[in-house]
Amino acid sequence: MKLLHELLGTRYPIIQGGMANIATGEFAAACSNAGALGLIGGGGMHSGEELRAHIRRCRELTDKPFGVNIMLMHPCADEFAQIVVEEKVPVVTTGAGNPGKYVAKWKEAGILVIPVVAAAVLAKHLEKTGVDAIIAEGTESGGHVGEMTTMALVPQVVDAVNIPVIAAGGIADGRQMAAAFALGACGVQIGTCLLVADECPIHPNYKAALLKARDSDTIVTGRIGGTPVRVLKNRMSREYVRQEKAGADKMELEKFTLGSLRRAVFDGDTETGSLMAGQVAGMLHARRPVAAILDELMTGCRACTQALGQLNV
Ligand code: TUI
Repeated sequence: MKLLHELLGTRYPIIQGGMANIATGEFAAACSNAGALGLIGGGGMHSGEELRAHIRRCRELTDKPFGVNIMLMHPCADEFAQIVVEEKVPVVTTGAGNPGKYVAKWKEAGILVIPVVAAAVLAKHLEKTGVDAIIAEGTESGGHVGEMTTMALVPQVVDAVNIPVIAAGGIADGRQMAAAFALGACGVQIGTCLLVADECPIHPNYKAALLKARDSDTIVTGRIGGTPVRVLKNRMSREYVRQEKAGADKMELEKFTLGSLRRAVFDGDTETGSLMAGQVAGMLHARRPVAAILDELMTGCRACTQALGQLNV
């Protein structure tokens, strides 16, 4: 099987998730320099020009491959789709929707196109449009999530398509990375475990909340309303889910979340901010450089696959 780093030209078979408002050009460059594929998250940007500036900044800081994540629910998605062509971005990932209408344009521009899916049916459809690989993201992830777990989703996507599949959701150490390979993935995408990286530009209060979190400290808001988002439990997210269960209307609930991710990331408001995080938040114990996080993942993964090779079942 061809591994992800062979497809991307990176040192490691690891993609850094393109986290909205967090994955700046500088952070993506730090991840690319440390051996992963760094991604700039378009999700929190306000204009095409803002995205263009981050792409140019990333290029200044790294000569390694990098990419852009386009959040398809974003009102500027069409504009972002054009900017990545103009800027000759090597890799584009997409999230929170079906990128079908852009695929031909991106392929003509020579871009590697890797959509995120939360179910096999969209993966099968996108394979026909000519995408290069698929990221299968389980509901363990932080942020916008689907219903299926990584354990159930990844092998079903692997069986549904004939292109490489990358596992995402619930991966923060070498054991989980090795498990992703066991499920048939060619690599992994990680997000939550990079939030405590020294280079990650989130507010120190957000990092402190992650370091304090235990395994069951995340909650999904908006499951009923149709935009499920996994965040750390706090006053805002608990109250959101309480009102949602009590039948509050969608517009009322919108008021709660408006700007809440930015409040968490920039202001460090851990009470009413939306601290997006995956279920692996409980595994984070220290702030470290990105390079240390990636190196430990790789070392742990190698140890795990070796141990499994000696397992006589
Ligand atoms: O996109 C993500 N994670 C995100 S985006 C984001 S920004 C945001 N902010 C506030 C509210 C909502 C979002 C934060 N986290 N991950 C990729 C992902 N894509 N997860 C699930 C999906 C997905 C879901 C349905 C992909 C495709 C899909 O298809 C539906 C269809 O149209 O067929």
